[in-house]
Amino acid sequence: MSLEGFFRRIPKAELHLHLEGAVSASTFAELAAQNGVALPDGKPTEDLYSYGNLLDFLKVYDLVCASVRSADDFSRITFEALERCALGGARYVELFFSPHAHLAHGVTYSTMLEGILDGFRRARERYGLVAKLIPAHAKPLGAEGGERFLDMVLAERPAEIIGIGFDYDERPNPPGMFLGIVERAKAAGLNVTNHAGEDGPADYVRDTVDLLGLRRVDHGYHVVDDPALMERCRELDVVFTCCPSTTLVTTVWRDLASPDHAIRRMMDAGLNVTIHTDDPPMFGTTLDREYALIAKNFGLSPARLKEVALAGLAASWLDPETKRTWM
Ligand code: ES4
Ligand code: ZN
Repeated sequence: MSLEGFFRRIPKAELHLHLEGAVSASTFAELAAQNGVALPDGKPTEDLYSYGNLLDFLKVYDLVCASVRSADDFSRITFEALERCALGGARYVELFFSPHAHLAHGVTYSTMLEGILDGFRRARERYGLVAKLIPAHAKPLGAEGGERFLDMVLAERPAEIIGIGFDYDERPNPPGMFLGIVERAKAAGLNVTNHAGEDGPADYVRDTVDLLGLRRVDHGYHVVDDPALMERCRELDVVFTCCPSTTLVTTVWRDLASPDHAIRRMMDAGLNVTIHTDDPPMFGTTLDREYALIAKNFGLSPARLKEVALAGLAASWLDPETKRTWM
């Protein structure tokens, strides 16, 4: 079997994938034209998928969000995202989406759910792929906005919704702002994860673990700046959903071949690192490619890569019974 075939065939869990970041440049172009969304300077969408940092990226991400309007649009982008996961060897997907970015254009939460769940159904029929959904709160909308976000999520709650996340611009919005929302979500039986330590400091990873009490951190790279925190995260078996290609755009670690790269150091230190794509077409990647990247750059053996894939399934929010049958 080719090396590429091997990476594709390891059964993987995709736990860090944003629906709207999983829209191909060609689908983005079609939806923008169909829904009358003007693109900057009339540029081809391929040219827009290039950024220098997290904030640059989020501007383009917001344009993609603005281009998705009807339930059919949501079904289409969901099916296309999951199809790419299935072809890259994912067996299970936990998918973030960004409700506020669509509410801003008059799309109702019900319309979003209707389309996304239709995409889930089609991907399951076609590829046998199981997917769950994680509405994500955009941190810049603050704690007040977060309470309203959670009200909305709790008011319409199909079984596919297994938790909530927090994303968007990290640094001005420390984790502690969202303590009340996290506690209310947990009390309502939702899982919770938080984007932290991507371009924010190690303190935000600590607050996510110790203040919010979470055991899953999206990215988390700046944990490497604090050896005591690293040890604590190892002891607590905190899961870090890492995205190698994203780091080359949104972090200070822009060389995967460097022994200083945060993901490599996290793995070397025995942290529970799982590997995912974040926004695959927007960062020019796929799930099997992310595995190939760490294999090549970190010198990981096939056996170690299988362990990483198993760690992803183990870290998922699947119920323990289903998890056992899959591992
Ligand atoms: C995101 Cl903070 C962040 N990183 C990557 N993709 C995103 N989508 C929304 N927020
Ligand atoms: Zn993300």
